[in-house]
Amino acid sequence: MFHTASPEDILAGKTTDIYFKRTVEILRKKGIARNVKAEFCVKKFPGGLKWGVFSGVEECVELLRPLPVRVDAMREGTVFGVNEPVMIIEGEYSNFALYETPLLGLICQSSGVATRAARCKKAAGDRLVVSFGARRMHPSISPMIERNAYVGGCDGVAVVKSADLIGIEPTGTIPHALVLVLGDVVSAMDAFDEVIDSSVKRIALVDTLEDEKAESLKVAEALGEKLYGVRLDTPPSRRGDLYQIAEETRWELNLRGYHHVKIFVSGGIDEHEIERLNPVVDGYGVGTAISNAPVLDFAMDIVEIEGKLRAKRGKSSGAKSVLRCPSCYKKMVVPRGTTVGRCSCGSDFEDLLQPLVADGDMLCTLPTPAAIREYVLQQMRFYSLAE
Ligand code: PCP
Repeated sequence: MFHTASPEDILAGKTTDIYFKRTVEILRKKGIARNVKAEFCVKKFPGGLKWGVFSGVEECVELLRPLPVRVDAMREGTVFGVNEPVMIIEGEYSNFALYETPLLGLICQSSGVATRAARCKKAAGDRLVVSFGARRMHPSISPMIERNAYVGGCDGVAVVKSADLIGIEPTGTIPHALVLVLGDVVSAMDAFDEVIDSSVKRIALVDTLEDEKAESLKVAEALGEKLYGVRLDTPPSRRGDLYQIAEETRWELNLRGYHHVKIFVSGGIDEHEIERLNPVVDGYGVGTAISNAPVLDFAMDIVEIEGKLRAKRGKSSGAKSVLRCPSCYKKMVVPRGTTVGRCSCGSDFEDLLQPLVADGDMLCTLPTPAAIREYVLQQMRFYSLAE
């Protein structure tokens, strides 16, 4: 029905590039079996970024677990840098060669989305950031997109299925359509208040027919204390400077005692716009910037064959460890198994690459989306948007 691969297709290796299928055919035909170690790294981040959030591990486990391989990986949500291996697969090459394409697809897109979400949440601080971007992507991947937006740092997601997958309530306001169909924003919010469970925050969209200030005051007068906030999604043709529109709206609301009414904005929002608008905005609906975030260009490269150091040009050979000090986040990449002394701050380094699966057995308990999100937010204390 839809032009997408089914889980069965992916597990069967049907989403592989043909040259991997032919490589396996050649190796099998010629009876060549080589035990290799292959690692996954990013050589360069998009847009000059210096760090990324590693995501997509849970789905990789679905692909790797049935295979006769051993996998070590960074915990999902780990912030990593260029040339730091996030995952190492060890096994007979032809047993997992078919899965390079889907494995890369899983982590390249997931990590791209999680990284942009982390940057938006870092920019917003305690202000709300909600993923509004499923409509920009094929619906079959909405849950994946929004799960990574959430683990990357978003406080909420808009799509019903995504919220189910994450185990949270979906977040939303009202669409322009409700205001148009019911005639005006007050009628729309009155109907919302009448029909929708009172546990759902009442946030009115205030740019459909009149000026944002005017619609905000009308709906504040109508709902009073029940109005949680207003959303400004001002069309580009009328947008001018959203900062000033939000500032004016704030002034008029406060002047009339509606200090409790929060101001949300959406439409063309990214981490830079968030940093600019923070003084006058309480929350953000971020769509395209997160859901269509640039992928992180991971590559899988063989670094050892039959225990011998072997890698292509441009790639350092040998399996590696990524050591990080849990206190000051100092990091170093060393040959795997190298022992180093204590960090200069006194703490012992930890190897970020931990056992994940081996020959069908899970070697760790996978964290929940909420736990991954918490881990990302913790690490964000050590990273800035500028770097
Ligand atoms: C869009 C909708 C999305 C916003 C914009 C995402 O507005 O509200 O949440 O925008 P972005 O991709 O630029 O970040 P409309 O489609 O105008 O509004 P609605 O469906 O809410 O009526």
